[in-house]
Amino acid sequence: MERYGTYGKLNSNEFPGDFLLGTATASYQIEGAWNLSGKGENIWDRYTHTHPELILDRSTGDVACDSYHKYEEDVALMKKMGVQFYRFSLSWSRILPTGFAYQINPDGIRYYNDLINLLLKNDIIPLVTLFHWDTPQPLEDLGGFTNALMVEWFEDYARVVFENFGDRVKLWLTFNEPKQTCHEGVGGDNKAPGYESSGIGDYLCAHNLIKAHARAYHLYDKEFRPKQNGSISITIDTSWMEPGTNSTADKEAAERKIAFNFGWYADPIFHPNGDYPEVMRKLVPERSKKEGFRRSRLPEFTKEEVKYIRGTFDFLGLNHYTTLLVKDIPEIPISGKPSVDKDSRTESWHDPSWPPSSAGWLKVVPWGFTKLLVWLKHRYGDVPIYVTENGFSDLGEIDDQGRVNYYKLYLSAMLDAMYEHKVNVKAYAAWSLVDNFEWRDGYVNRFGLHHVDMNDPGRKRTPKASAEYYRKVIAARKIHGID
Ligand code: GBH
Repeated sequence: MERYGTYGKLNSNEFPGDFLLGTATASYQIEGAWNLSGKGENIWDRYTHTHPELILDRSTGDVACDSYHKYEEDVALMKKMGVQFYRFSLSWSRILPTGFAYQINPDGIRYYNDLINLLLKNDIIPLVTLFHWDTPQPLEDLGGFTNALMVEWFEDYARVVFENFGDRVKLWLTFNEPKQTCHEGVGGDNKAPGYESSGIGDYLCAHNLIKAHARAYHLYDKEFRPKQNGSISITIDTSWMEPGTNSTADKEAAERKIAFNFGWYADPIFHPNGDYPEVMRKLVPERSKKEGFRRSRLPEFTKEEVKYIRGTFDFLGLNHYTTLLVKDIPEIPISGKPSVDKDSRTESWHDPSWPPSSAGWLKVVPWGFTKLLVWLKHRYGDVPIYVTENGFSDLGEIDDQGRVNYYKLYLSAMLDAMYEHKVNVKAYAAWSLVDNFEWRDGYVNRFGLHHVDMNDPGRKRTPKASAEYYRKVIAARKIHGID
């Protein structure tokens, strides 16, 4: 019998009766139709159009998988695999072309109504993300999430969404991976808008985004839940952070890294005490002072805000792909620009023995998934966890055995967490239904269960071996011995 990682054999348990198996996408990555039928410009339209050199193959999401026109085919692919739910995101600019709620685009509403209705007709539950990184450009021109009024503009958008779709959509996510919007998009330039303001702008962005999430939650809870009866939360991503050595310093560094990477966004919402992780509230003011700032670069929540934000979830949305090793950096000299990495005093890398994917950041480390799920239970209690993304990248092979292997090992690692450690995982979405626009990686690194021919104007979809594998898993409701 083949052995798998440190956790032994493939887990042979069945997925519990109420466990949901699904797949996921996001608007900018698949829809295309970037300027059709009344859609407004968003920050990814602007980023790819003005800086083609930042995208690996100089591509854009202008047409992408053309799912705006081909959603019926997408639903048919899902029906064939037998998925129970589909996680997709709404394009804010397609619904509100200016970002503001005074002009609603009827074609945008119609498109999502058609998609939702077709899913329901096919017994596929819609799980809808309101925001997957595509801020309307007119709002970005006013500072995007660094502008505190974004909290109100997001609330207005959320109201339009709940009013139009909440009679049929019962599972909601406010934001996908705030770290990418704030730390990579505002703090760095690896995502739009690329302000490169780490240690200042990213803290400000996260502060407003977390408040925007809480606003949307309370809006739903008070005004829509009584009639619509759904659930709402946020999806946050993290790698598992494994100490690089057994030293106490490296163990603490790994904890610190996960606090700065995940706790930053999760603690205010999911931790029983609310607010940012203690280690951030200690280290950021300390370093800010040494740097000569007159106040901490980490904004503070008032007591009322802590209370308002704490508990604004019905489940925990988690995106997870890989693992990092972490070591302590005892002292970082005070010089140059501030940054979150300097604040966290850690360094991370991959073990060279971990199997690769086509993307440098993604190594195959299934036991890290188990450890992360157990850590989440210890830190946040017995909250129901929805794994809203997990997947593997290659260069687009149809016989994608690397991806089949990844899903087998990661699903097994998740079942280990559920059966051996009693972690309350309720749902799992494979990223992604189709090959799509992988942000800075363009169409080079591909995550799809279905291949998409980007040279074909018809964007022909072809099932990969992984689509057939996932179909079997869903049918058998277990992974052991199905191939
Ligand atoms: C998710 O992010 C996204 O939600 C989804 O849209 C995306 O398509 C999917 O994963 C696959 O990437 O290049 O070393 O600077 C995953 C988290 C965080 C992974 C940023 C890539 C860049 C690392 N991502 N990271 S690096």
